[in-house]
Amino acid sequence: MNAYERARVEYAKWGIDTEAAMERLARVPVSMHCWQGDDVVGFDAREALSGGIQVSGNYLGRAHTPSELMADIEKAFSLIPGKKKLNVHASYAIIPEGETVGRDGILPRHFEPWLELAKRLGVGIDFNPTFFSHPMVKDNLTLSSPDEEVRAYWVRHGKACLKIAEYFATETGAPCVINFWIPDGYKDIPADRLSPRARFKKSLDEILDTPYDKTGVYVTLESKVFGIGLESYTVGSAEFCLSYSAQRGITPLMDNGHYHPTEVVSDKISSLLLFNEKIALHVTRAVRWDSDHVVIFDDETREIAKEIVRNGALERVFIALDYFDASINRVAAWVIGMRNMEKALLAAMLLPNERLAEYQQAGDFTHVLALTEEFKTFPFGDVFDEYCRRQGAPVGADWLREIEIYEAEVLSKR
Ligand code: RNT
Ligand code: ZN
Repeated sequence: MNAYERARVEYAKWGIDTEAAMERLARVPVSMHCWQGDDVVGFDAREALSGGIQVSGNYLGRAHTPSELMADIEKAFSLIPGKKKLNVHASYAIIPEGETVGRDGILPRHFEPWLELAKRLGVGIDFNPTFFSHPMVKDNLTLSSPDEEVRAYWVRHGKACLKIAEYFATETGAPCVINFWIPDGYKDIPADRLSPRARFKKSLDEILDTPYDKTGVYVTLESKVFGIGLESYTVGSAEFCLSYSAQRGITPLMDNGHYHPTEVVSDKISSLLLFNEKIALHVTRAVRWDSDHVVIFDDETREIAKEIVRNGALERVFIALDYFDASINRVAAWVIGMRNMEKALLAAMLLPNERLAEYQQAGDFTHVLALTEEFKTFPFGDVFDEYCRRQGAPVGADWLREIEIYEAEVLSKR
């Protein structure tokens, strides 16, 4: 018996079907964010990153062009098991030389190369309007700006992006999740907290009043607690975004870097599942603050995965990653985070979830704790290795060798 066979038997003793788990996992899409590959720079404005988010590090090999970024994404995809999606920001529009178009005028054709890439990779695309790193962001404000010219500009951007999301959904045949996040906020204590939020609400209403294909396009709204330089007030707070999503019938998005440090998204998922048909996540790793470190196989990532699996919500939760680390090989950063998300989902499927819930129901927390701890050292890694093998992805740390070669042959020559 090989290691996987032994693991299969071990799990089977607890009524856990490793084969079914692997098959199930292979159908769960995880959306990989294009912006890890170029430090969130994009192609359209080439402005310094703004919006209260920050990338640190200067590792060699940052992608500077669409073809470089796409090559890096393809490399990363080849090293990640499971079903993937591409997550693209509007700032990654590919505008032909000589053509000038603002963010309020972007069209589906500016994203045709992204569609071609997605088709080649056989994946769907998710999309994001980009309300940052742009000269029309004035005083850190976009959709909540009191300057009507600024606000209207960004409303037009939102509408243009809905059309692009529709194009992606139609052309790929996969649903397109379009996520709205604005950086709007204030460094210091505002005198009026209501008006900016009222303007944000009005702007979103104007954008969403545009008819769009609600079967192919899922609009999500991401909340936040603070940004760098915007510490005192965030227009799109948790309460705003949850309430707006509920009232408007769109999907709330939780980024696990966007809460106070002792709050955890894993505990919020079940509540949102009770009141929303779908929910969306940005899985990230916050180290002391919203630092956007690479996702690791840590307790919170695992707990998030458990909540999705245990609540039977694999089809109701849009899972996307969101982090940006320029201090390590950027392609490796993608691979590490994506493999860890896959691992966390598989690990959650390989727990005696029903049995644990029964113990809880019966008030037997001794068994809940004891079994949870025992399962931490079950031969989970052997199943993950087998999953990688079957998915045609490198097993164990073998993928790292490929990164070394890619770094030597491609990235170091940029
Ligand atoms: C910022 C939000 C947002 C961005 C991306 C680039 O705090 O998390 O999701 O990271 O849109
Ligand atoms: Zn996010």
